Amino acid sequence: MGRSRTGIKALSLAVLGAALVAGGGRADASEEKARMLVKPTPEQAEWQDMEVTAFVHFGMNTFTGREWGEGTEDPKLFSPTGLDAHQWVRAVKAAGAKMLILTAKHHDGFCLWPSRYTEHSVKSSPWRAGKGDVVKEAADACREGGIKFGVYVSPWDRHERTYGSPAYDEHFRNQLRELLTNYGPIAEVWLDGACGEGPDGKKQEYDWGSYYQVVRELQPHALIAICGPDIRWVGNESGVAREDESSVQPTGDGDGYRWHPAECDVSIRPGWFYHAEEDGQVKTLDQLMGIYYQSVGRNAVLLLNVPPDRRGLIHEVDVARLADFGAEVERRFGRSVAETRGRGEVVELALAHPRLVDHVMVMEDIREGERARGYVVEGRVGSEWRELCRGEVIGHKRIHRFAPAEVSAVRLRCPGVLAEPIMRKLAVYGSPEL
Ligand code: FUL
Repeated sequence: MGRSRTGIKALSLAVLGAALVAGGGRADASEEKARMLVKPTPEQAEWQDMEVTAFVHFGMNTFTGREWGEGTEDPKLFSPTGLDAHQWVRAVKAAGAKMLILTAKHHDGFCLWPSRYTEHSVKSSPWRAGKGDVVKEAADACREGGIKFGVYVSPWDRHERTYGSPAYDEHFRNQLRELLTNYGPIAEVWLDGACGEGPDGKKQEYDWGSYYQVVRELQPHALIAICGPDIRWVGNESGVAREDESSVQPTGDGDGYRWHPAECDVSIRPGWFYHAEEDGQVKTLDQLMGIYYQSVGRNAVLLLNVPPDRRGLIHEVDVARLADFGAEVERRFGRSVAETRGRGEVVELALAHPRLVDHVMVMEDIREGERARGYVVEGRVGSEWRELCRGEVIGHKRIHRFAPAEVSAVRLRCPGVLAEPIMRKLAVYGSPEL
């Protein structure tokens, strides 16, 4: 859909490639290595540890059956009959999600909280007699459920009259201030880059820098995602990261690198919002597992969308699928056959007895940066070392699946490094069916 998110990724692989030290010896190569050894902020590292997070698209579109509203919808249409944010939290926790991000305002401008700055919100709806606040209910349910809470706020607003003028920037900052002061800690602020026309046919030039300032001032621990400096959109909505998804990205102004990790947003259904006619198209467990391998297993964070229905509940089909997904991840990766940690260009893991394995998991201690560039994992089969898998970037986590092999030891070799690699985990798994 017509979005314009900042994407600098295409460049990055080429730059990384050029920066790799083929034979060593070039003075600028070691400088380049040092420049690439950037590190995450503590919040970015903690974010990466969440691995699975949940998106909740809910709002006016839920009641009109649309994906993008016009901004002219009657607030009276917003009337969930049994909204229960605790049910959302239970459902996403069963999938292993450690954070829930709610669409506080989508492109239609309808606010799920009673903003002082517009009448186009829950306060003009019949829901809870105009006294309701979905953002508060969701934030409280997350806190009680022990998961983090984040907000999606669309700068594109098809309702607000000031949209398309500098006055809108202040309007948007005011709304951010409300969201960032009234609901406790906000872990992630998801700024969508979609920018279309407002009610007067004008487009807005977003004053991003001033939005970031508001976030930094009011929620210094919040990460600003997508059109923001802290988290990068992976570039598609299929939940698929690149094979070698580095969190180290060129700054874009030609001046070195920054830590900019990838987030994979994908919906469990064809649409982002709930549509009853899609009840039969909830992604299968196999599809969700495929997404897991290609997002979490490729050094990215998965942001899986589950849209509540017109009751304000996550539909039974989705609830069951989320539980199956969480259980399957646990079944495959809850217990390793063997694992270790270690430093250096070779990390070895000996097994007590030869065992049939079909997965390798490797994790760097990213607090010290992404140090490995190029790695291979070998298994000792009989008396010889046989390659099981290889890659370029490890980062927080890589998961490889391969044809079952009976191994008595496993070793990770990192022939290309930016600095001494620090492995938080080298583990092998055998699928339960093996
Ligand atoms: C996009 C929006 O246009 C979609 O409606 C959805 O919210 C997706 C996550 O981001 O830019």
